[in-house]
Amino acid sequence: MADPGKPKLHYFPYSGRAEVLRMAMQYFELDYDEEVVSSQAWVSLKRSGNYEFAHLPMLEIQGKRLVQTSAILRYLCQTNHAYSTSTDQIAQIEAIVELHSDIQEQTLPLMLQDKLTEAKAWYEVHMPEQYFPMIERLLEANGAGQGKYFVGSTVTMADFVMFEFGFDAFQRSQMEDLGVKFAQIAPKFFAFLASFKEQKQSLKRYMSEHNDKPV
Ligand SMILES: N[C@@H](CCC(=O)N[C@@H](CS)C(=O)NCC(=O)O)C(=O)O
Repeated sequence: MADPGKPKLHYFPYSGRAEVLRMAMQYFELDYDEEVVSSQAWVSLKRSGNYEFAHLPMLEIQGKRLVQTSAILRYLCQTNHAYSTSTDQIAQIEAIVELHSDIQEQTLPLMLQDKLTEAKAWYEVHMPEQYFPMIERLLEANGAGQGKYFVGSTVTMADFVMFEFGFDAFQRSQMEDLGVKFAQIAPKFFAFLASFKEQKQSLKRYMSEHNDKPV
């Protein structure tokens, strides 16, 4: 029987927006269940009133039903010592989260519709010229992180969004041809991706088991 004390992640049967939450929970070694919602079941669930903004993902945790991906991730990070109390660091973490949203706004609709060729074309145009130079600069500028963290000297929410982004866009089996091409253009970012995965066995194991999960 399901343990009522365990967090339960409700989402569709693919990576999508929930993947960053799964990765964070793996990193934090949080034992959680998943409620996999089919698109047919969602038609009536959406109208049930049990999902605050009629969207998924939703995370049931400690008697709460959290919604909105960033808000859920922020909650997980704040409750697992992966945020910050410094206003300067919080501003930097949130700026990086927004930078990721700017990219995701363009690419997630393509990925969710399985338009991988179009998504790859978008990355080819925009990453080398526009975004990789920024990302490389962020890692370079955060000396305290030694290339392992985007903000400060310990893991934060910024690392989770950038790690999940890097995996989703350039390392999952359907996308790794792009990763091979981009590794030379953004060496600091690819070194960050490699070292982050190595930090936790639980995350590494999860990633190796879900490398070719539907996008
Ligand atoms: N801003 C929300 C957007 C959530 C969202 O658009 N979820 C999609 C799946 S990725 C969904 O629930 N689609 C079904 C629907 O809107 O009925 C978040 O980040 O959680």
